[in-house]
Amino acid sequence: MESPPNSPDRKPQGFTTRAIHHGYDPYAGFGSLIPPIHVSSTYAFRSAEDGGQRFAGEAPGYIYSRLANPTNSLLEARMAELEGGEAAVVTGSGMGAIGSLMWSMLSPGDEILTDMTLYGCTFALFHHAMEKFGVQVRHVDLLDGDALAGQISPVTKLLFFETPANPNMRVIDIEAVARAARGHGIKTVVDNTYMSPYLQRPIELGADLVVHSATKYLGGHGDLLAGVVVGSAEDIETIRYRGVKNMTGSCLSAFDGHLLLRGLKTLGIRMELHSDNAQVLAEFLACHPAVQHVYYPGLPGAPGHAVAKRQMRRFGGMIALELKGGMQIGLRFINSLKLFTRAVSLGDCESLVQHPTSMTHSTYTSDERRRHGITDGTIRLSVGLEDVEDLKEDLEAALDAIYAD
Ligand code: 3LM
Repeated sequence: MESPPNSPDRKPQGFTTRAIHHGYDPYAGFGSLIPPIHVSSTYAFRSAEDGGQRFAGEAPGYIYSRLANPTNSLLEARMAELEGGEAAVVTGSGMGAIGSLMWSMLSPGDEILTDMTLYGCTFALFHHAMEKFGVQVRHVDLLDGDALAGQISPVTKLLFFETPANPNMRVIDIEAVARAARGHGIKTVVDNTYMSPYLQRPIELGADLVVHSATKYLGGHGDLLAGVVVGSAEDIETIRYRGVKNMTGSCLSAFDGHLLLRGLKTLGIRMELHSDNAQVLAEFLACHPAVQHVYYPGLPGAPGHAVAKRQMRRFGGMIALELKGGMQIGLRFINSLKLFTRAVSLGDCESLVQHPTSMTHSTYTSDERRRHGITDGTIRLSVGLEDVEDLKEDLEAALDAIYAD
C-alpha cells in the first residue's frame, strides 16, 4: 500500500511537489483543495485556565495572530521544508524579517560582521539604527576567504551577507564562510532573496539562518510585501516571541500568507524561466559594444562563476551592468527602455530596471557607495518572464540608440 504524501517513510519528494503539497491534507476539514485563509486576529480559549496555559506555553492553541496564525503556520512549515530548516517565521516585509532577527538576537556591545555590499535599507538598518543602540557593525570583504578569521572578536555574534549581493552580484562562498564562522561560535545569516530556495539552500551549506524578502521571487507577482526567517526551532522561537511579537510587531496578514502559498507553487518553474531569460540577455549584453561590464554569475568569465556553479542550481534572474560613458548614458538607457518597467523591487513576472545609486542604494553616501563597491553607472535589471526575444529587442533598441549617437 502506498504511504500518505507526508509520511516519513516516503522517499524525499521533489522541490515543486513539496512546494505544492507540504503540510496540508485536502481531505481533512471541508475537503477544500486550497488551504483556507484564517482571517481571525484573536482565538477563543476554552476556559480562563486554558488561556493562561497557552500564554505560558503549557497548552497548545493559537492566541493572537501577531504571534501565529493557522494560514501562516502552513506557510512557515512549507518555507522551513523548502529551505531545509527546522522552523520558520513569516513577517510583514523583508525588512521586518531582518529587523526582527537583529533586534531579538543582539544586545548593546555585540558586533555584527557583514560583507561589503548590502541592500540599501539593510545597510541603513545596520548603520543608522542598530549602531544607535550600541551594536557595532563591521564590513569584511567576504570574497577574500582569509579576511574573516582576522576580524572576529569576542563580541562578534552574527555574520550576515547576501549572495549574490544586491546590486553588484558579488557571489560569496556560503560553505567556506559558514565553516569559518562556526569555528568561532558565530551564527551565519544569509539573505537568500536573489536566489530563492529553489536555486540555493544556504542551511544545507552550513548557514544557521536564512532571511528573505518574500516580496520578491517567493511571492513572484509584485502584489504583496512579506518576509521570512528560517532556522533552528530555538532561534525561530526567539525571533517570533521576542522580535516579531514584542519588538517590531511585523506580522503578516493571512491574505498575503495565502498569496505566498500560491506563489510558492510556481516558484520552481518561474525560477527556471527567470534563469533561462537572464542567461540569454547577459550573453547578449556582454557582446554589445556599448556595454562596459555585465555582472551575471552565469557568464563563464564572471568572477563568482565557479562558486556559483557549486552552490546554485541555476544563476537566477538578476543582472547588473555598466555602460561605456557611465551614469549619464546609463540614465538615458533606462529612459529608452519600453518593455522593461522603470521600478525598484525584483522577482516579478514583469521585467524591471532601476538605478541603485539614486534609488535602492541611495541610503549610502556617495563615499560609502565607492568604498562598498557600488558604482554610479550601475544599472540593475530584474529579468522577468516575458518572451526573451521581446526583452532582447527592447535592450537592443535602447543600446543601439545610444551607440548610434
Ligand atoms: C530592491 N529590495 O529593489 P522588503 N533583502 C534584499 C532586498 O533586495 C530587499 C529586502 C531585503 C528592494 C526593495 S527598494 C525601496 C525596494 C536582498 C528589498 C527588503 O522589506 O520586502 O522590501 O525587503 O532591491
